[in-house]
Amino acid sequence: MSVLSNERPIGFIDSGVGGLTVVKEAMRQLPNEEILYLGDTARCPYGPRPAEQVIEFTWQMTRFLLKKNIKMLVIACNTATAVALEEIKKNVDIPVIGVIQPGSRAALKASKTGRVGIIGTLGTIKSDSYRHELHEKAPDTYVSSLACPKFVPIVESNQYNSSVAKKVVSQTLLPLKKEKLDTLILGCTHYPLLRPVIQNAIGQQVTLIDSGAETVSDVSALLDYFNLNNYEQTAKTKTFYTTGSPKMFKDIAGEWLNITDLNVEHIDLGGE
Ligand code: I24
Ligand code: DGL
Repeated sequence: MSVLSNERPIGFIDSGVGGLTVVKEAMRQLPNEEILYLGDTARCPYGPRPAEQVIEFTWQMTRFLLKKNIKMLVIACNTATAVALEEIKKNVDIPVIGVIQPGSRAALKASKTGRVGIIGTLGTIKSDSYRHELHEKAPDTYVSSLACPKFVPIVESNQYNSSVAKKVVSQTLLPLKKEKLDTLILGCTHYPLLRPVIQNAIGQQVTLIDSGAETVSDVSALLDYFNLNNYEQTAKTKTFYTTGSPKMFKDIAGEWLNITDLNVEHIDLGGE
């Protein structure tokens, strides 16, 4: 395989397994692309961590995948995108895409009233990255953002379908209900799993935007733009790296992606 060939993989990085919501969409939209995924499960969640630390961890993941000769990097984690995207984009020489720009653009396209909400982790909301992105493109947008630190633990404890989820989600979203939003951005990898519960709590009149799914549409457009598509129609390998337990990663990813024989490797990122 030549160094510049279009057959090189696309790299995906995330704080853990949540970015698999983006990978699932990538496998659907871009079946001929080879995928490398790195989930920093050992240090997940990133949501409550200080920005400096998330930037450092994101750089470690980026360096690891750059050594694997990826042709494009997708920062599939909202928290990492919020604090590290600009810096990483400036310093690497392959196209880098995060989840915030595509999600924001999709929200502006969908909104009729210009009243847009964002929910995400503490780190994502604190960074105000979504607000900046929305206002850069459409300064008159009314933006209301809310951190939902209880949502990731609900998904990770397998309760995303439960009555606890319904109660916590409707209570948490109460302040947003008063805002008369017509569009709400799911600004976290885990929230698509809570989508029915969130939709029910916020009301059917609100359009939910899945940032991850929007991102894959942008990845596809970027591959076209840079002439980087892989047109070789053969079964593509997917390799998954985790800083945590490969068995646990394999169980979750296997179930989520419907793949029985997943290629999962443990790696260490720390002292690089
Ligand atoms: N979903 C997520 N994280 C988990 C989980 C889950 N456990 C059950 N389900 N655990 O994220 C995180 C901590 N683990 C990670 C692996 O290494 C050890 C520590 C959401 C996943 C989104 C793709 C529920 C669950 C599942 C399978 C598929 C989907 C899902 F078991 F939500
Ligand atoms: N992947 C993170 C995000 O999208 C959620 C999990 C975490 O806090 O690390 O913001």
